[in-house]
Amino acid sequence: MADHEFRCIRYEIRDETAWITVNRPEKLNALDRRTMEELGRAADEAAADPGVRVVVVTGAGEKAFVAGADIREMSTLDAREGEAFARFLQDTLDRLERLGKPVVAAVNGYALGGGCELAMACHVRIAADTARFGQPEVNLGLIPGAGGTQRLQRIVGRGRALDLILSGETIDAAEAHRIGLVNRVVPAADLQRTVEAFAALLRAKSPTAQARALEAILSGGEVAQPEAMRTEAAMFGLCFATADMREGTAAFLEKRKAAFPGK
Ligand code: DAK
Repeated sequence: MADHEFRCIRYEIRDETAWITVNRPEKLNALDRRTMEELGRAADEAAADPGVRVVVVTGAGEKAFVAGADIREMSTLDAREGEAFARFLQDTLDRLERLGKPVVAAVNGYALGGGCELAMACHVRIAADTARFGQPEVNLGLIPGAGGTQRLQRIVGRGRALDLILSGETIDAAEAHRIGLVNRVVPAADLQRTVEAFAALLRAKSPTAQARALEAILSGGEVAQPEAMRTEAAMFGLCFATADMREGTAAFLEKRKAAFPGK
C-alpha cells in the first residue's frame, strides 16, 4: 500500500488497483488547487507504476463524489487567472484520461460541476443509486471549465449536454443511466463490491490490448474518421507484436483461460 505525501487525496494500491479517493468530506470533496495537483500526481504515479493495472477514482464519505471545483477559491479569480485555472484543470483531467490503463469512477454521491467533469474523464462510471449529477455552473455565472462542455456532449449527445449545461439542473443516478452518462447504477451499499468485481474483470484482460484500445478510442474521437481508422489499424497492428496476443490466441485455441504476461 502506498500513501505518499498526499493531503487532500488518499492513494492506495490494493490488488493491482490504485484507489484514488478525494478526501475533503467536510467540503463535499470540492476540488481546490492542491487537490487537483495531487490528483494529477496520483494519475502520473499510477501511469508509471507497472504494479498498477486499473485505477479507481472515488470520494470520501457517503454524501459526495466531488461537489465541484472549490467555489470559495474560484470566487476571487480574474479573467486571466480563470483561463489559466481552466487550462490547469483540463490538463490534470487529460492526464487521468490518458494514463493508458482503465480508469473507473465509483460515483458515491454528488458529482456536480468539476465533479461531473472528473467522472467524465474516467473511462467507465459506476454510480450509487444515491448519486446526483449535473453541471450547475450557470447558477454561479460560470460555465464548465474542466472539459465539461466537450466531454458531456461526446458522452450523452449535444442536445442533452445543452439541456444540462444551460439549465444547471441536476439529475439522479437513474436518469444519468438512462441518458448514458453512467454505465451502471447499483445500490449504494453495493458500490464498493461492484467496483472491486469490475476492476478484477478488467485485470484479467490483456493490458497491452486495453492500452491500445484506449489510444484508438481517445485519439480517434478527436479527428476525422479516415484518420481515426488509420490509428485503429496501427494500434491493431501493434497488438501482433505482443506476447499478450500470442497468449490470448493460443489460450483460445487450446481451450484454456489466458494468463496475459502484460507485454
Ligand atoms: N466548493 C466549495 N465548498 C463546497 C462546495 C464547492 N463546490 N460544495 C459544497 N461545499 C461546502 C459547503 O460550503 C459546506 O461548507 P461549510 O459551510 O460547512 O464550511 C460543506 O461543503 C457542506 O455543504 P452544504 O452545507 O452546502 O451541504 P448540503 O447538503 O446542504 O448541500 C450541495 C449539498 C451539493 C447541494 C451543495 O453543497 C451545493 O450546491 N454545492 C455546490 C455545488 C456546485 O455548484 N458545484 C459546482 C461548482 S462550480 C472553471 C473551472 C472549473 C469550473 C468552472 C470554471 N474555470 C477555471 C473558469 C467548475 C466549476 C464548478 O465545479
